[in-house]
Amino acid sequence: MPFLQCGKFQLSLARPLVMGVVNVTPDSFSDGGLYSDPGHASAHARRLIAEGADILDIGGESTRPGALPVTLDEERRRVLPVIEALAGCGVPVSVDTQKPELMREAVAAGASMVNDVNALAAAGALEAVADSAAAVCLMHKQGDPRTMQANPRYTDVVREVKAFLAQRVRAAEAAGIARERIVVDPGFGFGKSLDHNLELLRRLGEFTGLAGALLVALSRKSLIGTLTGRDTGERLAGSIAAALAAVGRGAQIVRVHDVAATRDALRVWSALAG
Ligand code: HH2
Repeated sequence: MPFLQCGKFQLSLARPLVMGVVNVTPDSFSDGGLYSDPGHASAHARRLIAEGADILDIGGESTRPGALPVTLDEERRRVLPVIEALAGCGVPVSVDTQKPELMREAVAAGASMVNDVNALAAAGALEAVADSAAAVCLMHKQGDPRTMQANPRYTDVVREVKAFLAQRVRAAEAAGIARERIVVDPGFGFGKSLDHNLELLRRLGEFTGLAGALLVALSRKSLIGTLTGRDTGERLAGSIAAALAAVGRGAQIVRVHDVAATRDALRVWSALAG
């Protein structure tokens, strides 16, 4: 039976896993400011566990289009108290960061996964994960958040994103990170037009088998807004449709803001999928 090794946790991939998002930021696109205080963020994380989250993803830097980078000190101040507060919470805690120093500190504070939208490309990032037992999520993006949605271009988006992820998986394995610790993610909305996103979702099945697991994050994203005409707070139905479309095409982990509703939808889907 396939599994994901996340520090001391071994997560079965026999059914789709739900990763609950906890943004400890003032400016995230969908929930910015709601949980920017570590106390509120930890309470929100515990609520997501009660709702059925299999993994928690704690982030201290928004990567929405137009977002500005934050300093290491500020990001540290935001996420480390939350990770410490969640020690022993019973589910693996992931840190959503691009900074190798913070990857190491988060793992020391109890994180068992690193979620890097920069696919461990920063100097020292591969080593930071290789020196730990943590799982890692390698994501594709084109450009950086400040400018990435200006004019994304591909000849064949699926082929290019896939080639990039395969190359990052090879780099991670060469650094000593075992395949069952590696997750890949096409990076919806990160330097992709609506057509690029739809093409990636339609052909998501081509990404299975690249690594230990396939993760997809579509929750509340702008493609849902474009397709439905809804603001970020009103994108639940669209996000659930997208999550089901993704697991139907082979996604094994869905990164979502609305855990309880997604879990319910997946229960029904799983019963039918056998
Ligand atoms: N998207 C966001 C953040 N982290 N990680 C992965 N692996 N894949 C994604 O698509 C992804 C991600 C952006 O969403 P959110 O965290 O809700 O917003 P913000 O970046 O504004 O905090």
